[in-house]
Amino acid sequence: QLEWTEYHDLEEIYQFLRDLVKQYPDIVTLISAGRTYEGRDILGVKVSYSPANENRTAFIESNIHAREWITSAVATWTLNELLTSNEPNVRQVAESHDWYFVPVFNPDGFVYTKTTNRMWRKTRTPYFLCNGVDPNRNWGYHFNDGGSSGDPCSDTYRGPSAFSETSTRTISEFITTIAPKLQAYISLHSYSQMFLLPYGFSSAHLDNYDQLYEVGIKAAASLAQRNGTEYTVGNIVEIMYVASGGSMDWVKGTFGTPITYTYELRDKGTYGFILPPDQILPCAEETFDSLITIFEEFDKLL
Ligand code: 0X9
Ligand code: ZN
Ligand code: ZN
Repeated sequence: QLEWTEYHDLEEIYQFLRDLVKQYPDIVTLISAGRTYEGRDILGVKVSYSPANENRTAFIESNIHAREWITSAVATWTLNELLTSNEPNVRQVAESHDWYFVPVFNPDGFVYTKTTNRMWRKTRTPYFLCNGVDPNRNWGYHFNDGGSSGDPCSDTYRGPSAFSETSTRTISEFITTIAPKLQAYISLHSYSQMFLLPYGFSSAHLDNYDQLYEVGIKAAASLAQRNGTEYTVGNIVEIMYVASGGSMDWVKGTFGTPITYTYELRDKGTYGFILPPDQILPCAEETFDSLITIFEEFDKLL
């Protein structure tokens, strides 16, 4: 059993997933969502209360950026809460969706932040004199369409081509296999306290922007209710910066997934990426409130 009073390493997170499968064999299944350049497995779980497989599907992405440790902490807490909560409204949302959690999207980078450089962001693939591609600039929808770098030494290096990275390529293949049922793709990042709406290559309000915005405002309100934490809601370019080749953009652009949010979790810069462990629980709880609101609201709309 994980505790959310400290940040954990990759093996502890993977063991937590394996333990859940043992504890809830009829509900939780272990999945391999891909592998990495350095040969690690990218493990996740599927949570399903529907043996007939008829539920709409939600995918929760975290730790695609290696240093954003709060994101996998929040994802694993959310996973645990969906399995253990007794609140009727949580049970309703939990049991009426199939859930995919892949807590560490970038295991090579994540391990590197634990062993060598706490502030590492990218993958670890060698390119000329430097290592690593920004795995959130490497996806194959509007790849290299602004806000990424061609310099392998840059923190936003997009890579030599879309899906050059073993991790993004194999995860995208996995997502493709479940895409027809995909209702929601939630991408967790830190930090800035924002709900970001597609797309990262354009400030235009495309697809169901208005719907995502309205629900995003409600989600921000329910998030703030618990601890007073304030989030802003808007298009990536409008409230943050241009960033093309992101995973959420690829999912939405390729499959038309209706519910797509990128969270920038706590905080607003006091601690930044090095969020103290005593903020894991409050951050997870408030984030969870907002997730429940998103699914409740969209279940009325879709
Ligand atoms: O730059 C990023 O990838 C994200 N911000 S972060 O500070 N965590 O690095 C924003 C991602 C926006 N999403 C897309 N461009 N799809
Ligand atoms: Zn990030
Ligand atoms: Zn739903």
